Amino acid sequence: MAPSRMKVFTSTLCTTMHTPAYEFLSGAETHYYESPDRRDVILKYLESQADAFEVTERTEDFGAGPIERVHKQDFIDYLKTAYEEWIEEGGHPNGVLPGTIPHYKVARLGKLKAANCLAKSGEYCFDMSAVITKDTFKAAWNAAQVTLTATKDLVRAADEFEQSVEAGTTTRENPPGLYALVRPPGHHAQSDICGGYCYLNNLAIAAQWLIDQPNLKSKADGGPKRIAILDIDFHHGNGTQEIFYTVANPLYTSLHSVDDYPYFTGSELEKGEGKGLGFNINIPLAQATTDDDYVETLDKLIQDHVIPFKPDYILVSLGVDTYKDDPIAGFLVTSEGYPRIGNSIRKIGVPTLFVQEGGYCIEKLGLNVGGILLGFMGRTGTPQ
Ligand code: Q9C
Ligand code: ZN
Repeated sequence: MAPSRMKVFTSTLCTTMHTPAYEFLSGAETHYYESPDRRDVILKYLESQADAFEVTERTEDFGAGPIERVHKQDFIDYLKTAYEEWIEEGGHPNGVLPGTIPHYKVARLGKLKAANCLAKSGEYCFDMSAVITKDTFKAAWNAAQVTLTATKDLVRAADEFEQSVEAGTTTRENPPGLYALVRPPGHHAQSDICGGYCYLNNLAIAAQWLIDQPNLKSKADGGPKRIAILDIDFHHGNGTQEIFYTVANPLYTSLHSVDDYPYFTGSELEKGEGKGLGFNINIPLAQATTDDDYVETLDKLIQDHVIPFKPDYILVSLGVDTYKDDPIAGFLVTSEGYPRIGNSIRKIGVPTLFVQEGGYCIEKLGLNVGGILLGFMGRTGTPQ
């Protein structure tokens, strides 16, 4: 049987429309690292491996419903109208950039009511990396729709997989994988605050949509489908953590750098609350973490937490800013490490959707993302 190709979902509607002019890194003005070239180089690499990947621009419109399940209405309305209001109030055409953020030592929260866009820009954003340009909202909206389109196809692929396993034409060791090549990314976006290059939390929207489908039942307990999130971006996914902090499904797990951005979340002591207690697993890793340490920790996380959860689907926040030459990060993962990471995820044996998050070393971005996906598909050998 010819090995099947992995489906890649993408759209220029989300990937090219959002182009902030600059950002600040340690006080210096630089180009915007989360740029449209990221999508171009990933796509170019995947298209060069045509026997392994099948790219589709087909995107379904799921409307506002799935987005409103995760994000608060006032925040969605803000993102939609912010640029226009900003310009009306005399803001710079480069886009909305907060100047005053309601720091907890200053703000009398509750009494605060943001009266104009200058104030709202701080109320709804936690750092200076999430500039809102003219088409940012459209891009973020379309990124969520592309991710949902891929998620619907994950359901189809998983059903097909079950039938093939029963028919004996495949085994559990070959789970289907799909990839949503989207930007802007999502995992720093909380229910009502953007930041960290993120506006709408694509992966969280997908997870909630799966849980909400009334006809999709968990194999383990007959309830809603069980979703395990593996966040392998270098940075902690504070947004996904916050959105699901008080629920037992999905399970959120993250490997990320200690003492790095976003600085004020990501401790192993953050374990979830209420019904969610025990379903938020943070594993901070030292700066300069290597391939061997990373893969060993990932395998242990999978054995101790992901497999016992009995997930029906895995959603991966796929960041490759763990790469040794990433310009804004500090791990030492190499291009040989990524297929090993993909292979560790494959061994869980569960249908998996990869959703693009960070990764800023443009020269190796395609190779590194492709390495994870090829490793997941069980394709061995050093990717070129
Ligand atoms: N010294 C994602 O990877 N600035 N977001 C960090 C580091 C913002 C990262 C400064 C980084 C956001 C999706
Ligand atoms: Zn990141």
